[in-house]
Amino acid sequence: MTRPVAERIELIRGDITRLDVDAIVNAANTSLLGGGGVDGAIHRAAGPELLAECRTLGGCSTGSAKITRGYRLPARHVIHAVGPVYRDGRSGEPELLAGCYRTALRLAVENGCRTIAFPAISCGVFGYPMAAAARIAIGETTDFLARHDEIDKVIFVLFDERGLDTYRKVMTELVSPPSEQKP
Ligand code: AR6
Repeated sequence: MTRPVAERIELIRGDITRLDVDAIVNAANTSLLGGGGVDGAIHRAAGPELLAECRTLGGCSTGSAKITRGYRLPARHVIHAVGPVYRDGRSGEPELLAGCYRTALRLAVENGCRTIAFPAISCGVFGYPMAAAARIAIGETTDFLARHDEIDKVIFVLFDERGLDTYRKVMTELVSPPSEQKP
């Protein structure tokens, strides 16, 4: 029997490039040709073959994702997702960010990936507020996991303690609400 969704989601603090999972997700830009932040770290760790494969992909639209091999990374694949630049939260950003999570999870299933790790897409250079982004990340993931038992584990990797704390609070809100709520 499939394990409950809450047990298939893990939150950790760390460097996503170190994870030995089937796929790590990159917070890329539409060129797919590298950049700073987690994108730079992934390209450095994967080696030049990753950029060479990315060059063949013809970029990627915002809110979507494309998959490559992982090369020198412990992860077998990299799913390059392009999050929105945050403006005011009313310019289509929530739907575009949700699209990144949905597309990445769909690509994972299509490529036989059972374990997948996400960074906080759009929460660095692109300026998305962490709590709002975490609600989308965890909300989309729980919906997807409820419908897809092909995925064993989704790991959200936060770079600092504050990010981890925000994700923990959102997990409690959305996935495992306290069971002893008084009326
Ligand atoms: N492991 C896990 N998380 C990380 C790591 C890491 N090694 N490094 C940074 N983070 P960002 P974005 C966190 O800026 O906002 C690039 O130039 C970081 O603390 O990497 O989607 C791309 O090419 C933050 O919480 O991605 C694009 O042009 C989160 O990852 C643009 O930045 C995302 O921060 C994308 O901006």
